[in-house]
Amino acid sequence: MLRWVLLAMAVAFPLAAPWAAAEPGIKVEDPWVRVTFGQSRATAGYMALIDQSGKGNTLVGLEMAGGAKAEIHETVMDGDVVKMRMVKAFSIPAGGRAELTPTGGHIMIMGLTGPLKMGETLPIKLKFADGSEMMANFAVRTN
Ligand SMILES: [Cu+2]
Repeated sequence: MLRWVLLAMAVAFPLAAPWAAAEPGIKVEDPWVRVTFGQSRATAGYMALIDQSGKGNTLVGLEMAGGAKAEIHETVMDGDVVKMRMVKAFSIPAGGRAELTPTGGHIMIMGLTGPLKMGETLPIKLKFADGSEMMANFAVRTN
């Protein structure tokens, strides 16, 4: 009996996954990433997240195509040295907004397969703590 249940789950979940994710109730404002320089295959991205659900939400993951990696980073002072630290959960307050800006946190993008040029668009999937997810298209520009 248990075997049949497990088999049924194995069949159902891969089919359900692509469309089953709920909407996060979040609006993404002005998503952009900085152009890459020279041979660099890493850059930083920025955006504001606005809660429209009235419940708030928490960004817990970023996913990119082609094996590139994206993390949420904050900058912290360690004595006189500025360091970057990964943030595992980035909260958007109920009815409020949370921002990643050049003077605050950023999305760290690593392992790009090629340069990012002015005018291109970089899609990144945003994953939230409640299981919802959405795509955001980041405009590639200089500032
Ligand atoms: Cu970083």
